[in-house]
Amino acid sequence: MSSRGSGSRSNGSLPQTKICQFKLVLLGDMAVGKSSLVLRFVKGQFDEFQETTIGAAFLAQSVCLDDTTVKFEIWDTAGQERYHSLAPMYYRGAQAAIVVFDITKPETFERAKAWVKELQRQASPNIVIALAGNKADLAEKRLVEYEEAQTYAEDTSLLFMETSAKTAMNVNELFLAIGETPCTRFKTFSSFVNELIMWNMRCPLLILLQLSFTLL
Ligand SMILES: Nc1nc2c(ncn2[C@@H]2O[C@H](COP(=O)(O)OP(=O)(O)OP(=O)(O)O)[C@@H](O)[C@H]2O)c(=O)[nH]1
Ligand SMILES: [Mg+2]
Repeated sequence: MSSRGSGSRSNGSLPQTKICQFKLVLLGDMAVGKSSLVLRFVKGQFDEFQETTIGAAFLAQSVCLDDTTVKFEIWDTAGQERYHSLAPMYYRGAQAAIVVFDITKPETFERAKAWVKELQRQASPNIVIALAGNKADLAEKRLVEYEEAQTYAEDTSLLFMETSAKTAMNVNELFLAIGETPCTRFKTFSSFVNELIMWNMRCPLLILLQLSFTLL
């Protein structure tokens, strides 16, 4: 994740905007709706005949959250098994991942669990993982119970939401919830650094001490 202030000048009436940029990867079995969720979030659209992804697709989206512009760099991976070996290229270095399953297909929930295990073993240890039970609009064909997925998510410390790329249910909410965590971490870190700088400015003696330690 990279983050920076938009400028060092503070113009009394204008609030300073911070930028928090982070890499997000979508994983999950084929046809669960990964590309459709991204299309809904980035363009507000849905396509009944969404084509299968080849390799991976990249999309970016910026959203304002309080005083921060959150820039999502989204890698939408292909769910077909033959692309599995490419996945580490996309989740390595990612600050967040959305693992998607289709609530009408229990085998996709099992596949999602395998992705979560792989992420927990091989991705960055601080990665924020969300589980999305997609196609919630097909509730009459549901074969994965909400409670079952929620319990699994709680046990595994994942964010969990049921979504529908078709009706837009919980799509923005999911992306914003997952964006908030890395950006909150950044805010906590940057306010700590700011505090340190302010403290140093108030205590020039401390700077002299730090300098002499560095030189020694
Ligand atoms: N009813 C319903 N259909 C959906 C939803 N999301 C996606 N679909 C449909 O499911 C099919 C697969 O969607 P994709 O977005 O291509 O799925 P994917 O996970 O990206 O698939 P791969 O790229 O092959 O891995 C398409 O026909 C979509 O229109 C949803 O929320 N509800
Ligand atoms: Mg796709």
